[in-house]
Amino acid sequence: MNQSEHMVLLGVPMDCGKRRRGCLMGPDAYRTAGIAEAFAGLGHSVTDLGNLAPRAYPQEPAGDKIHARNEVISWVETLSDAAEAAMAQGLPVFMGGDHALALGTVRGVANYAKSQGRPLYVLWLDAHSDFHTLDSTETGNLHGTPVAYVTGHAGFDGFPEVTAPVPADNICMIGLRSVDGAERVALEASRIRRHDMRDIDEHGIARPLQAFLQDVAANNGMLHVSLDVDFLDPAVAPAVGTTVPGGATVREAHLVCEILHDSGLLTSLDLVELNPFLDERGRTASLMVDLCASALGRRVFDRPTRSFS
Ligand code: 4U7
Ligand code: MN
Ligand code: MN
Ligand code: MN
Repeated sequence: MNQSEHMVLLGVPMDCGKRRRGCLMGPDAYRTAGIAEAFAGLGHSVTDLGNLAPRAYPQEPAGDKIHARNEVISWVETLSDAAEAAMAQGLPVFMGGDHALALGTVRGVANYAKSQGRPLYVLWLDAHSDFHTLDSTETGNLHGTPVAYVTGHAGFDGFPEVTAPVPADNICMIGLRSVDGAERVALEASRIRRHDMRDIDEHGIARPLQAFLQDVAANNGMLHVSLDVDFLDPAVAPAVGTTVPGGATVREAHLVCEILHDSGLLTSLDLVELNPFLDERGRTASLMVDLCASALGRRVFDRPTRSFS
């Protein structure tokens, strides 16, 4: 319990996964809110690798229905390599940036898990399922596609091949309340575990999470968590472009993070979709940092160790 980690912070000022701008300010907002100090205060060592940047990329084709396709492809290459390398150093925290960054981070983390002979599990905390392909997306915004990409769905021509696709069985989505028609059909045909807000209202948030973590532990899995700001209710987390009412409360989100810490299973973390341009006196950035602290061991009182295997 409370093992100390080496935290590796990577800034990902990616802003091209959708049209509304501002997520490029995310990494500096997390730094300003004290993310490194929060981890250090919990006894972890911290290295901030600074901000990543995409390599040069070809001009975007005129009239493409997909927004910033080439820029995203370039980011995916950069992020995938950076994620794989960071996994060997410690516990990477990808400070976004919009959710298109997960096309790269999850691809890289999955490659790393494969190299270790361990399965990768992904916990998707989000109002949205982000399960569109390039064919099904109606908005052309790639931040709505990472789950389809990393599970190896067809229709990502021009993107790096997904060399270690994440099995649908290893993915759990919690917080859903905005799922497009094509996503719903595809999700219902898949074995992805999905818990919408009604599920959470009826049964609480701890139970589905604990069931998932049991599985991760039983299979000696690595666990990547992708935390979209819009998982939270916009009343407490206004700094996001895609607000959807009826999201997780502050306590529900902390409980998720506290249980994650107790499990000792977390191996990498995305913080995505924070748009500081839309924030109110930094409250969303600060809440996200507080949630990170809970996930890395902040608590009021110690509890008896809980086993997840
Ligand atoms: B996020 C959407 F249409 N489904 O495809 C789309 F509702 O990373 C939203 O979860 C995607 O914030 C939201 O553009 C992506 C839309
Ligand atoms: Mn998302
Ligand atoms: Mn979302
Ligand atoms: Mn969004």
